[in-house]
Amino acid sequence: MTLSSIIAGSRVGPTADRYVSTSPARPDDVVAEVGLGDAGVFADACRAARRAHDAWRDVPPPVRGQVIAGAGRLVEANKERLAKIVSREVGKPYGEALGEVQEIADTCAFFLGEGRRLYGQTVPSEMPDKQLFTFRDPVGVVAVITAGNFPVAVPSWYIVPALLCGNTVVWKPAEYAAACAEAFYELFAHAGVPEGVLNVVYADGAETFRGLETALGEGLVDKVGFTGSTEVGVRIGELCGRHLQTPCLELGGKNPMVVTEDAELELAVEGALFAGFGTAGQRCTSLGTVIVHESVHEEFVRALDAATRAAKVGDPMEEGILFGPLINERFADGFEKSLGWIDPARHRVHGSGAVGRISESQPREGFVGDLGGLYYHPVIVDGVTAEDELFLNETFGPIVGVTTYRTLDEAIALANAPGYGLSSAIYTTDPKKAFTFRRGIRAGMVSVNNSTSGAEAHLPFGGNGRSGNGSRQSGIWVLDQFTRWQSMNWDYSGRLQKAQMDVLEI
Ligand code: UN1
Repeated sequence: MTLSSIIAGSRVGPTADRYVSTSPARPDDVVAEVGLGDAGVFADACRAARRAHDAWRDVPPPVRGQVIAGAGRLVEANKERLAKIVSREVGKPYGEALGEVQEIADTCAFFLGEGRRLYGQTVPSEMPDKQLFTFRDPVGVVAVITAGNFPVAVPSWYIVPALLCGNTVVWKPAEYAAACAEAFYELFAHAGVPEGVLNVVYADGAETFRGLETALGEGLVDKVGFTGSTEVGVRIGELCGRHLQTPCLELGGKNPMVVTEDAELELAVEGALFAGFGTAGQRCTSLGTVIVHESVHEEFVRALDAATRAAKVGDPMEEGILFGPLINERFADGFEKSLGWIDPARHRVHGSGAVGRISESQPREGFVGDLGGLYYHPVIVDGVTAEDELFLNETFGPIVGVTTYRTLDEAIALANAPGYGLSSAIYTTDPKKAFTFRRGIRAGMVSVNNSTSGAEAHLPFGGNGRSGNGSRQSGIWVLDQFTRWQSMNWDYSGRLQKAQMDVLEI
C-alpha cells in the first residue's frame, strides 16, 4: 500500500522523503509505504480546510451529528479489520486494539447527541426589557497532530468533536501509523464527511512544525490539538503563544500508584501489572512508579514479581498476551535510554531476571513470536528514590519503579514530585485516604482501586504541569476547545439603557 497526503479529497504527490512503515512484530512485514509531504503541503492542507469551512459551518449541527453517527456505525462494522491494522502496524495486542477501535465508536456515540444540544444559554440582564444570550461558534480550522501509540482512538477525540462543532480539520498522524490513519480517513469519508473538511498530511515532525508556523502566520489555523511528548508540546505551545492561541496539549505522564497498608494487595498487583506493562508501557497514562506503604512493600513486590514472570509477552495477535513489541526503533531507543537509568548498586531489579531485548541470549519463558521484533523484558525496579532519573521521567516502555512511604502526606508529595500531572491511582479500602489523595494529587485523573490507564471516552481527559496546559479532551468539556462563546444582548425597551449606569432603583 503506497500512501500520500489527502487534501480536499485528492492525493498529493510526495514532496519529501518516503517512509516505510513496518510491523514492530516482524520487521520484514511492510505495512505501508508513505510518500511524505513537506511544510508546503501542510500549509496547502490548511488552505483547503479554510476554503471548506464556511459550507461545513453552515450544515446544521444535528445533521453534522448524523454524519458522525454514520462514521461510528462504519467503525463498528469494520471493528475487526481496523483492529488488525492497529495490531499489525503498531504492535498493540489485538484485544487492546479492539478496545481502541471501540473508543472511536463510543466517541461518535457521545458526540452525535451533542449535535442536538450544543447548547447556548439565555441569561437575565441587569436592566429591564433586555435579554442576554450565549452561542457557541466553531473556531474554524483545527490542526490535529497525533502520536501512534493510540493511532485511531486519540485522533478521534479531536477529530470527532472538532467536526461536530463545525470546524474543518487538518490531521497529521504519526507516519509510522499511516495505514491506521488511512483506514480511519476512509471510514469517515465514506460516512459523508465532505472533501476538504478532513484532510490528512503525512509529514515528518520538522516539516510539520515549519508548515504549522506558516499556517499560523497566515491565519490559516485557529486551534492546534497535539498529543505527544512534553518536549514537542512545549515547542508547539511557544509557537501557538506567539499567535495568541491556546493549543490543546496532551503530553507525557509519570503516573503514580499509591498502595496503602490497608489495600487489597492482590487487586493492587493486578492493577500495577496492567497499568505498568499493558501496551508495553506505551500509554501516556501508563504507570510510572508504585509508591507502596513500607509495611506491605515486600509482600507487594514479591507478588508483582511473580505476576510479571507469569505474564505472557509476544506476538500481538497471540491470545492472552499482556503486551507485544515496542512501536518502532525510535521508541525502543528511548526505552533503552531509560534502562540505562537503572543503577545495579542501589536498585533491585525484578520482573523476569533480564533487562533489555528478548533474544536468543536473553530468552523469556512462554514467549511466542518473531525474535526479530522489538520485544523487551518487563522490568520492576525496586528502591528508586525521588532524585532518580527513573523516578522523575517518563519511560514509555515496560518498566515500573517502586518506592516506599510512611505517611499519606509523604506518599502524595512523592506522587507529585516529578511534576507531571496526567493520571494517578490509589489502592486503598479507606475512603478517607482515597479522598485525601484525590485532593492532594495534582493530576487530571485519579483512579481508586483501578489502573492509571483506561480512561472512558466521556470523562474529561488531560493533565497539568509537564502533562499539558490544563486543556481537557472528551465529553462535554472538549466543546470549549472547539467552539468559542459569543454573547449577545438584545434591548427591546425602546431606549438606550446603559450598563452599570442605568441600574433600576428598588
Ligand atoms: C494516550 O496514551 O495518549 O486512558 C492516551 C487510557 C487510554 C488513552 C491513553 N484510553 O489509557
